[in-house]
Amino acid sequence: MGPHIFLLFVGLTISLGDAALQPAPCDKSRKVFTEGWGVITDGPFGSNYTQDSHCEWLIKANNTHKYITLSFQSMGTECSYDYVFVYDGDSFSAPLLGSFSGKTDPQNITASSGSMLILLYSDTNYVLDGFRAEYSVTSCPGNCTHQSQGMCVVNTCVCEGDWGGKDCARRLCPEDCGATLGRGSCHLGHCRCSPGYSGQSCSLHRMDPSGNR
Ligand SMILES: [Ca+2]
Repeated sequence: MGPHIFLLFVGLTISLGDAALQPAPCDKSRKVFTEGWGVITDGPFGSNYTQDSHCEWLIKANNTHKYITLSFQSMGTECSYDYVFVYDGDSFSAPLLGSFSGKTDPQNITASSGSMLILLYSDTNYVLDGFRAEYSVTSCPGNCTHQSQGMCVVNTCVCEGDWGGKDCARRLCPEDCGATLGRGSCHLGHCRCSPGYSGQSCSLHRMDPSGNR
């Protein structure tokens, strides 16, 4: 085999390999996911979704006490015309967790019903490259933030230290309430601010206009 033929062969192998890894474009279909983790995307990376799309993805946990968290890696739809809708349930009558459009990655979204339904809707003109998101099924919301900030006990997070919230992702006393600067102190998971200071972490002072912009 001459060097040119060999190079051609290698090139072909690589492009075929890529094609095999790429998911097929969604086309008015519903895909059902029952694994504990997966990737949801409207189609191959770098290719646009189609006009007049209506694509559905249903994620089903193996019981209704589980949590499903969706984490976007990329997002690109025609702003205010093409949308990704996320529902906490297995139908469009379930509570809507969010509707997203444009080019900003949405924050993580968690469904608590044991199912999550995702819809990509596009109108009849102008398309972009769509979205890619990973989901994971956990016994507790957000896996108690990777289990480093809390423990999952019977589908409920028991938070550690001054972490709080359903998924232990929130600091109860952010910046320790500025205790070392005399701005405030932490009491039972809330900042108690010194006179003149206010805000969640007692970072605002009535004489300082910078926090009021
Ligand atoms: Ca469009």
